[in-house]
Amino acid sequence: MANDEYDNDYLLLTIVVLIGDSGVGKSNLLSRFTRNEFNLDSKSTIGVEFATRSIQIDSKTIKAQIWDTAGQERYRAITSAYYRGAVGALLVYDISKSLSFENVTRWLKELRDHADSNIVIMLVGNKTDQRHLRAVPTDDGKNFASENGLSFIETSALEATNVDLAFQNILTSIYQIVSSKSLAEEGADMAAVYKSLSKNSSKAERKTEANGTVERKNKQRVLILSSRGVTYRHRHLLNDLASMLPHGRKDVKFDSKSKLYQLNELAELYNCNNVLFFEARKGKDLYMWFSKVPNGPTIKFHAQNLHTMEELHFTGNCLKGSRPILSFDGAFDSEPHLRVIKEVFLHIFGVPQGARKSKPFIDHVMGFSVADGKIWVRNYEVREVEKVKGDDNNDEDEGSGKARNKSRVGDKDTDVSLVEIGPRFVLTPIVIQEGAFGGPIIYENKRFISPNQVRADLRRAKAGRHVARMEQQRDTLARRRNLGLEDGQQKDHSGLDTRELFA
Ligand SMILES: Nc1nc2c(ncn2[C@@H]2O[C@H](COP(=O)(O)OP(=O)(O)OP(=O)(O)O)[C@@H](O)[C@H]2O)c(=O)[nH]1
Ligand SMILES: [Mg+2]
Repeated sequence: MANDEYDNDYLLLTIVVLIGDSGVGKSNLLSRFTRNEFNLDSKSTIGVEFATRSIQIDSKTIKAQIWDTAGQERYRAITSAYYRGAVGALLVYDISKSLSFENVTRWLKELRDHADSNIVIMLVGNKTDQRHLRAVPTDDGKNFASENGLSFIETSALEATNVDLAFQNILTSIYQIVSSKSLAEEGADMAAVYKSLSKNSSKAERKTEANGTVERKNKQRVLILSSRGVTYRHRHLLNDLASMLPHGRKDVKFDSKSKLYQLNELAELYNCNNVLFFEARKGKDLYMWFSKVPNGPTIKFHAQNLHTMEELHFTGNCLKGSRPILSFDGAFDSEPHLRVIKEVFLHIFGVPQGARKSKPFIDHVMGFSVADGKIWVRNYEVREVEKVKGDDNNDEDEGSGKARNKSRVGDKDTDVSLVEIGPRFVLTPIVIQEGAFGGPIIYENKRFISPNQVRADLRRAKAGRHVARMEQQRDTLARRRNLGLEDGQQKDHSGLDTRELFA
């Protein structure tokens, strides 16, 4: 029961691009689908515009984010950059303009060059209302589509024919592809994401070796920000993490909760390739998003049991801007989704050597362990206490003695211990998306129950107890009435009352 409701309220975000020559009616198809509007003299699109609409497939809500690109040649460089994140494309031509149909070949090549190879493409012949001006016979479109493995439909944004159907068809086929993936394939997907992620970091290392010099290679930068409505505790945790990540950049609160894809642009603006986003819901629940921009993946966690550095009166401290040792539980290598999570954590929490504002010291350990399907995050200071030694200094040469002492730091003459300094929190993975705040879902935690659901169940259980108690009271009352022992009557004087009889 819990899972059904949860399934319904999470979003399967699907990105579909609209491409084709200028003036074929892309923007109008979109406005017809999302707002049921048509504009006879609409302006040519500049760059890229977005609109969304959710549709229901198999009792799941599919949220389609549609990117309407400009058909004009001069925007080609900008628009092609948007193909990459898309899982579907509507390639539109105008049935009354044969040139727009001839250009379909070129558009298809653009897609093959820039988009994901698995993209689902649908050929759309628009403006079927222009019957007298038809220049491209339906069969030509159909044949071209079947030759190239595309699906095909003819539409009219003006008369609203087949517009919904076109979008629905492409979204359904995307959904079918995504949902038909078996677990093994999901694992393979995850492995591919993991591979591309780790490839990036190993490439960075190789460069260092070739040059021989220690140049800054690990170029991770993290954009850290929260949504509106975070509590003080969330804010403190955010500040703690920001102070621990000198390669991070904190930004002001982000206004929207539905348009998370805008974070991609924001990250690019600040030259960051990672995003750590705190999303507060209902003023109490905290979701943490870890995302690699611009190519994904994105991981959404539910964060619980937050303890900030100040709150627990943790006694230790570590240098601001120092680098951590990241320690991962062996379980991280046991499941594909955990491997992806580990890799993303390495990018976000691993302070790159020589990062701006970072110090060259390593004085704390961040521990990540897996228990109960959750990830427990702790932060410890590395505390070195020099042993007070009496008999070891027998050497006459004091100078060399000192040198030796120094060289033995962390070996025999110092006690190394770990002292927890916070922050500490627990993360439950919810979903992993392949893209950056978008794209197909490659992992979904079936055991996760949203905190709303938990609260509703609790309330219902409590209400259940109350209802049971009320029913019991009513029963008692009814029984008493049957015995003629109604509250009111009892108080009346009766000649047969024992108190009267034996007074
Ligand atoms: N008759 C008819 N006209 C349409 C239809 N769809 C769009 N138009 C008209 O075609 C013109 C161009 O439409 P747009 O939707 O702006 O074209 P576009 O493909 O977005 O063009 P760019 O943004 O320049 O790439 C407008 O004047 C629309 O009114 C249709 O189905 N039938
Ligand atoms: Mg347009």
